[in-house]
Amino acid sequence: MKTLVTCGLPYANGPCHIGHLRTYIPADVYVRYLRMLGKDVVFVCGSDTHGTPIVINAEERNMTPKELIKIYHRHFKEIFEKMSIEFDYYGSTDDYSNHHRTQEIVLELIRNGYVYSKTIPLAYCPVCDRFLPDRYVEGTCPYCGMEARGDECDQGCGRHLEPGEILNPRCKIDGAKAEYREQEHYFFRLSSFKEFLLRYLEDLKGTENALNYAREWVKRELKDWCISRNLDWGVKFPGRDDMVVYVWVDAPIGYISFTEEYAKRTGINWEEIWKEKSEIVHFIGLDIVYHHCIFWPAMLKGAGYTLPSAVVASGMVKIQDKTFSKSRGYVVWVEDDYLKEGFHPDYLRYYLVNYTSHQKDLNFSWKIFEDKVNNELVNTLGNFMYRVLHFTWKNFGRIPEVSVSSEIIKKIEEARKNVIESIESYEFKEASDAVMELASFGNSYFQHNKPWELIKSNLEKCQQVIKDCLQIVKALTILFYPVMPSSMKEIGDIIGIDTTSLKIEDVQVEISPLKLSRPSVPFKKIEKEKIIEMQEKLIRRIEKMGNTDTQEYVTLEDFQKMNIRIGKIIAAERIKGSSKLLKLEVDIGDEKRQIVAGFATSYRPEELIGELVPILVNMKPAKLMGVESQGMILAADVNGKPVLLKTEKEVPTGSIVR
Ligand code: B3M
Ligand code: ZN
Repeated sequence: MKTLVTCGLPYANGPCHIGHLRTYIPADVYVRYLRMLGKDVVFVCGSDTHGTPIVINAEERNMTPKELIKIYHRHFKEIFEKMSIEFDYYGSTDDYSNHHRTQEIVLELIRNGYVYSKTIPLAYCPVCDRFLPDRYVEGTCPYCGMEARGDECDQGCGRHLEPGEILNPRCKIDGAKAEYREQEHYFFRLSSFKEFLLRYLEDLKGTENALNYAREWVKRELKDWCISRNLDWGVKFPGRDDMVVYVWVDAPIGYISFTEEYAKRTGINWEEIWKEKSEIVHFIGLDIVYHHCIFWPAMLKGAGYTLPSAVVASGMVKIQDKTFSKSRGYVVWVEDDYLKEGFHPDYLRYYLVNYTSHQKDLNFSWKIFEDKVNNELVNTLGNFMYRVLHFTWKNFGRIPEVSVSSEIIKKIEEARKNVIESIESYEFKEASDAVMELASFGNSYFQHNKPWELIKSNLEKCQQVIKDCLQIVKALTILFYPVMPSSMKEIGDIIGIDTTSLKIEDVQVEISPLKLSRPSVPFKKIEKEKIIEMQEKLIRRIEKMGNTDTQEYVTLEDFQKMNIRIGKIIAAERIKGSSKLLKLEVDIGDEKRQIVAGFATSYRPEELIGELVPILVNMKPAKLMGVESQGMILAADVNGKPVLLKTEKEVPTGSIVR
C-alpha cells in the first residue's frame, strides 16, 4: 500500500519564512523516516496560486497574477531544495492538470446532487462597479465584532466567513462603503455530511490539536459552503464563464493533481492513491484545520475519492517570544535572514524539529539557536563523532575488526525503538531527543573508557571501545539522517554508508572494517558576534515597522550612569583580519583612550583624524579581535553602516554630553 504525504500549499504571493518551514521540515523528516521503515511514500506539494490575496497583491505591484506567481513559485522551489526538503513533485494549482481535476470534481459533486444554486446578497462596490469577493471586502465580524476580512475573521475569532456574512462592508481598494446586491451563487451541501464527518473524525489519525478542534466544530451547526466567486483569476466554475471556484476548492485538489503529475512522470497509477486504499497524511498549520478536517473530507466523500487518514497540524511560530507577524517585523525570512547569512540548512532543520513538540508553539530566537547549535550539535553530537573518527583514523587507520559489545547493541536498540514510536505518534522532538541521548551516552562511554590511555596499556580493550563507539557513530548517522541529511551524508561517506537507501535496521548491522580517510569536523560553532548581528538585524526591522514595544523606558538616573564626552580622534589604523574594525586613539581631555570601532565599512582611517565625536567613556572595556577597546564612539546607524556625529562647532575635548 502506498503512503502519500502532503504539505499545506504556500501562497505564491511572498517569500518563504520560518513559519512555512515549521510545517515542511517536520513533514520532510517524517517522509525520510517512513522510507527508512520501508514504506512506499510519495511526497507532494505545490504553490497555491489563486484567490484574492494573489490578485490584490499583483494589482498593487502592477503585475498580472501569472507574473507574480511565477516569481514566487520559483522562489519556493529553490528554498526547498536548499533546505533539503525533497518533494517528489512540486506543482502549481494553476497548472492545466489542476484546472482539469478541479472541474472534474466539481462536476461530480453537481452530478451527485451536492451542489445547488441560490441567490444571495453580496457586497458590491459602487465606485469600482463590481462585486467584492473575499479579501476585497473588509468590515466587522458578525460573530465577535472584530475587524475582519470578507472570508475570514483574521484578527478576532478566526472563523471562516461566508459571502454576505460580514457586517459594515467596505471596499478594500478604495475604502468606499459597499452595498449589498443580489446574485446567483453555488453552494456545496456541507450540512448533509454531518453524520459522515462525525464518524470519520472519530477514526481520523493525526495530532490532537487538529482533531479536537474539528470534532468540536462538527458537533455544532455545519453551514453549506459557497464555492463560487466573482473573479477572472482561478479555475472556471463549470458552465459559468463569469465565475471561478473558491480557492479553497482548487487548492487542496492540488494534492490530487500533483500526485497525477508525479504518476505521469514515474509510471505509477495515481488512482491507487486517490481511488483505492492508501494512507494519505496531510501536514498543515493549525490555522487551516477547518479546511482540511471538514471541507476537504466532505468534498472527497461527495466525489468518491479516498479519504485522508491523518491530519498533522504544527503549532504556530513565535519570534523572540512575540507573535509571528510579517507586517510588524516579527519574522525570519529563510533566504535573507538565514541562507544568505551563511547558516547551514541542517542547523535550522534541527532547531525546528527539536525545539518543542510538533503541536506546541515554537519560539525562534537567535540566542536559543546559538545555544542549540553550539551545545547540542557541536559539543555533543559533532564532538563525539569527530573524536571517535579522528582517534580511529590516527591510531588504526581503519575500523577495527572486533564485534560490538552487547551493552552497546542494547543501547542502540533502545534508541531505534524510541525513534520509531515517536515518529508513529508525530513526536519529532522525542525522536531527535532519543538520538541525541545516544550521542551523549557515546561521549561518556568514550570519556570513561579513556581509549587514549588504553592504546598504550591494553590494545585489545582499546579496539573494543573504539569499535563500540564507531557502531554508535553509525547508528547516529542513520537515525539523524532524516533530520540533517546533508551533514549525515558527509559522515556516511567517511564510514561507508550509502545514505540514499537507508533502512532503520541497519543501525545494528556491524560497521564494515573500512580504511578511513581523514575526518573533518561535522558541525561548526556559531560565533557570538554573528548572533548579535542577527539580533540587531531583527530589532532594526521591528523598529522600522513602527513598533515601540521592544523599547523600555529609561529614567534620568539610568541615563546619568552614562558618561558621554566629546573626544578627538588622533590616530586610526585597520585591524588585521577584520574588514569592519578600526583601532582608534582618542583624546578625551584629561586622558587618551584606545577604542575599537566598526567604522571601516564607511571610512578610511586617515579621514577620521581630527574629528570630534561623542564617546561613551564608561563603557565596560572589552576585547575585539584581540584588541582592547576602552569606550564606545556613538554614531548614526544607516542600514547597518555608521555615519559620524559631529558637534555643530569646535568644542574642547572632554566636553560632557547630556
Ligand atoms: N495556501 C495557505 C494557508 O492558508 C494556503 C494553504 C492551502 S492548502 C490546500 O496556510
Ligand atoms: Zn470574529
